[in-house]
Amino acid sequence: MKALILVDIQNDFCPGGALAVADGDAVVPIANRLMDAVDVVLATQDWHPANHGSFASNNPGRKLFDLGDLGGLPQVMWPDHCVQWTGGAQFHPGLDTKRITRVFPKGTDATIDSYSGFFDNGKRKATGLGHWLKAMGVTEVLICGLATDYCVKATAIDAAGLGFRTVLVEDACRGVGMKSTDVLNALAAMRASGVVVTTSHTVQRG
Ligand code: VGL
Ligand code: ZN
Repeated sequence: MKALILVDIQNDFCPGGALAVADGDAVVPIANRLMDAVDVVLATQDWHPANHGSFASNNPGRKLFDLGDLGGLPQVMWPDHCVQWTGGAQFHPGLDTKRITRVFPKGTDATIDSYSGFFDNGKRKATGLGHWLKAMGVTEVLICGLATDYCVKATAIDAAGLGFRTVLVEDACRGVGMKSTDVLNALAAMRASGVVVTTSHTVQRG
């Protein structure tokens, strides 16, 4: 059983959004095509309350994109993004959402951030995605979405750590790239954790 995990393909991470990733919307048509290559499609959705501790606006004295801390963990101070029930938190309108079987929200606890679709950043709580995949008999996951250097990276590394054969579809991902090396370093970290990095052209149709 093969699953596709769509990571955070949301308006706020696309051009015009609050935390726009350059060319973020370019992943949408590729993600739609990848749906044909798998048995089941899942999505993660960054889904923050307005008082989320990762927002610079909720950390007086901190500047945007500074490295601060949140509950004892290092925390980038993000612009307000993916606030629950706002348009920015919705999936990109071009994404073929009717083919998504289940959505796993993350980042809902104001006191901790959650980059991975499997666990929060302190690995304190699971989202249920890992158990769901195992219960469904999934052995291989394809991963794509936004952003390569944050949520895609964390999701792929956790998937590999949970024992899934994990394939990152590189051309179906885009990164924040605060530093020019961030995306390349993220790909290297994923590979070092056992993730296979490939392009959509090499993914076989199901
Ligand atoms: C993400 C920063 C903050 C992501 C989410 O989806 O990669 N990045 N929240
Ligand atoms: Zn977020």
